[in-house]
Formats: sequence, C-alpha cells, structure tokens
Amino acid sequence: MTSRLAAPPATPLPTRAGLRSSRWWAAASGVVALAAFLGSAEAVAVVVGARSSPLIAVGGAVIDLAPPAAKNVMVDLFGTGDKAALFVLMGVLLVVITAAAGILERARFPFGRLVFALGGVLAIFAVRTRADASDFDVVPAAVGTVVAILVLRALIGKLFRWDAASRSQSGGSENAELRPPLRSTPLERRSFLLVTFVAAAASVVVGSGARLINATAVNAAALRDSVRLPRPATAASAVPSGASLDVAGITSYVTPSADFYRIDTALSVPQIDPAKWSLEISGLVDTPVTLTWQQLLDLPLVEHMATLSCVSNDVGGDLIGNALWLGYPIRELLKRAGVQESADMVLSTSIDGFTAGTPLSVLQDSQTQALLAIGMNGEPLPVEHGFPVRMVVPGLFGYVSATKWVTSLRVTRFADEKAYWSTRGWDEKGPVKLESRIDTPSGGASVAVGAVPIAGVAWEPHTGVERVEVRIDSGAWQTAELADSVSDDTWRQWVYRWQAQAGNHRIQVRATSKDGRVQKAKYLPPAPNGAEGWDEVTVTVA
Ligand SMILES: Nc1nc2c(c(=O)[nH]1)N[C@H]1C(S)=C(S)[C@@H](COP(=O)(O)O)O[C@H]1N2
Ligand SMILES: [Mo]
Repeated sequence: MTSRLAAPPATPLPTRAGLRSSRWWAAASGVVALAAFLGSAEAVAVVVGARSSPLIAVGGAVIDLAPPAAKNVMVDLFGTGDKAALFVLMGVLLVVITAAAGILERARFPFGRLVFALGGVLAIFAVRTRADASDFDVVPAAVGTVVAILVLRALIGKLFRWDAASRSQSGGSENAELRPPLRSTPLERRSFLLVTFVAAAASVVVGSGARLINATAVNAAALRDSVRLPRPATAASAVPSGASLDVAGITSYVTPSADFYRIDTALSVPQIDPAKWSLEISGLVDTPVTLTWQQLLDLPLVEHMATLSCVSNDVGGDLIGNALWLGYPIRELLKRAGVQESADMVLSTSIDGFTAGTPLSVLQDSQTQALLAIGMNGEPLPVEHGFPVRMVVPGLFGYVSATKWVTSLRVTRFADEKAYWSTRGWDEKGPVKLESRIDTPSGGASVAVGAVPIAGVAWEPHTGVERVEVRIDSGAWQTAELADSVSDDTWRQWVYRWQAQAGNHRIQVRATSKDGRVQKAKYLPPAPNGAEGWDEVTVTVA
C-alpha cells in the first residue's frame, strides 16, 4: 500500500494536462504519417501509373471484399453516393486507427510503426488484387509505407524530446539518457510543431496535386475490360487438330496472350481511351481519312491468325508468337483514302512517337491480311500489346509493321521519311526470314537411351514452311513430321522421333520454304535485318 504522504516520485512527470496534450500530439503524428503515406504514394503513382494508387486500390478491394449485405446497406443509405460514403467511412476509420498508432508509438515504440507496416502490407495486397496489376504497381504503396514509418518515427522522437524537456523543466530527470540538455521547452516544442506542420502541409499539397493528375489519367486496363468485341464478318477457319503435336515441351501452336513476347520502346505503357482514339490517314492520298473507334467497330472485321516475330530474335530465340487477330484490312482503308502514284511506304505512328515504315505494296496486296487490329485471341488487345488498336502484317518483322497504339498512317516514300529503327541502323525493309527452332530436348539435357522426340517450330510467315529436317552429329538430314497450320501466315510445329543412342550428340534443324529455299547454315546476327543459321542443341544420352 502506498501512502498518500509518500515522497513525490523520483522522476517528476509533466503535469497531467501536459501529458494529455502530448498524447493528442502523438495521435496527430499518426494522422500526419497517414497523410505522408497517401501523399508520397500518390506522387509515385503519377510515374508508375494511376492504377497503382493505393487509395483507389484499397477502396476497390474493400468494395470487392464487402459482403453483399453491406453493399446493400451502403446503397440503401447513400444511393449513388455510396462510393463517396465509402471513402468518407474509410477515411474516418483510417484516421482513428493511425491516431491510435501514434499514441501507441509514443507509449511503446516501435508498435505504432508496426501498425503502419502492417497497413502497408495490406495496401500492397490490395494493389496486387487489382485487375491487370503488375509487380511494379506495388511500388507506390511500398514507398508510402516507408515514408509513413520514417515520418512517424521522426515526429514521435521530437515529441519525446519535448516531453523530456518539459519534464526537466518541472524538476529534472533521473534517467541520464532521457535527460536533455537544459533548454527551454519552447525550442523542443517549436521543433516538433514545425516538423509536424511541414510534413502535414507537404503531404496535403503534393498528395492532392498528384491525386488530381492520377484521377484524370486514363486507366486503359479498366476501359479495356468494358470493351465488347464485335463478331467478325469473316471468321477464321477453325484450327485443325493436326496443328498441335502431342509432344511434351513443344511450343503451343497458338500463343496465349499472357505468354506473348513483348517488345517496345515505351517506358510506361500508353493509356488510351478508345472513345477518344482516332486514326488519321494522310500524306500522299486523294482524301485524308479519319477513323474513330466506333467507326472501326462498325466495319466488317476479319479474323486472321498470324505469327509475329521480332527482328531481334536470335537463332533459337523466343521473340515470336502466334495469335488470332481481329481487325480491318488496311488495304481497304488505303483504297478509301486513294493512294497517289508516287508513294511506296506507309509510315505508321504510335501515340508515344514510335514509327514503322511498311512497304505500301504489302499493305495493298489483296493476298496479304495486313490488319488494323483490335482483338487478340478473342479479346481486346492487351494494353501492352497495343490497346486499343495496332497493326499486324503477316510476313514482316514487327519493327517495320506492327505499330502498337497506332494513331496515324501517313502515305509517303522511303526516300522521304525514315522510321524509328531505320534511323538506328536497321534495314528499311524487314521481311521475316525462314527459320526453325528446337524446343525439345533443351540444350544440355540428359535423356534416356531409346525413343526421344526432337521437336519445335518452323516459320516463314506468308511464304510457308514446306519441310523440316533434323540431323544428328552431322549425319544425313532426316525429314521431320510436320504439323498442320491454318495458313502459310503461321508457324508449324514439327517432330522427329529419334532413337537415341548413348553418348553426347549434337542435333541440328533446318527448314525449307514453300518456294523451295533451304535455310542457310551460315550464322548471321539479328542486326541489321534478322538472324540466320541453324538452331542446334547438344544432349547427353545415357
Ligand atoms: N508503339 C510501338 N509499337 C511497336 C514497337 C514499339 O516499340 N512501339 N515495337 C515493334 C516491334 S520491334 C515488335 S517486334 C512488335 C512486338 O509486338 P508485341 O510486343 O505485341 O509482341 O511491336 C512493334 N510495335
Ligand atoms: Mo522487334
């Protein structure tokens, strides 16, 4: 039992009123740290992309996770203002939680910071659950979490010093570590208030500025979700079952969009609102044409499967894919504009400034399905593959033909204008070369003696592959079995059923095109117009 008359405690505490106000300041520090989280995350999201804003992501995740009953209550109570009400509710909740975290940090560091770390992890999860979120999209939430923790630590540290200073003023501290140099309270107080004010003001100013930018930014992924593709006027013929060989490890005939290689110069993927998209066809034409998204959707669209590859694809490389495209033949648009005699090239431009120069003769050829494409494998183009509109030209490398996020076609002359990669040392014209690739077995593999399928793909889009041959250890060329294809515009799978004998073996492949050319042995690197040479692997058979 302690006597009421006992000596005063050795460490005199600040007055009760002082303590209480200090606790309020701790709560305020928590809320300022929240503002710092939101402000810095929002600022980083300006660079990373509006969809990565944790504010919106967390709101979206809450909506998705809320039980239907809760949703109904919100709609009943607030009607169409339910989203605004949700944000107010979330805001109040966050203020209460972070204020408590501030008080906790002051009472028991670093538990307040732990609350922020936990909240940061939840925010990162929320961002990750959003449709089309990439790994990179977690950066704003992660940066915001670190900033909030640092701000909270700094503010509570200053609050401690203020507390300690007022403590020493009212009698001096016993604890040598806590004992501050004899200074007047107002200095510690001013330091805390100044930093709190600056952190709060900076968060609000930077945060609301950034939010304004992010709010007006186009979220192409969301717009893509709401696109309904029209039925093709000319549907593609069904893929014959014979196009896919039953061999483990072989590349699938149709490349799923998610696995399709991506090559472009875009630092951040262009975000285009289809409703605001239009294509200008200009230059050496009789009548310039402007085509809007709706006008494009209303045209009789064509489905066409084609293999697209990159000039940078080295022998054996994987910068190639085969997809079903939906679009409108570019030749029809050129007809509409009326191309003038002197022209020999179409310079297509992307919204981000990338350009490709495509031979006019290819685009006008009635036997080439050069498309202004809006669909890939039955869905709107993925944002990173050109949403809403790109070009696809069978038989030409991507860099001279496959402009993504395309907004302009200018009919011109090779002599007058240079495209993006042509000014950087790559050939002006880029027909795809005859090539073949061994998918399985992989190089360096160990396989068992006996039946070993050697298989892969071969291509020369638009010309077509006639034959594929395999040879072991420079022996005689053996003809491989060739799979079907829907047309000469796609690659073909092949397999050679090898009876493997013990030892180390070198396997090589070569293709022959439908116009009778045999793939050449001599290796040429990708620059300046595509790699050449036979793919080969070495395996150990035991
Ligand atoms: N806007 C734009 N379109 C572009 C490019 C680019 O850098 N920017 N790169 C081209 C190149 S080099 C290739 S190989 C193809 C690749 O298309 P993909 O990313 O859909 O596979 O896009 C072409 N279209
Ligand atoms: Mo490319």
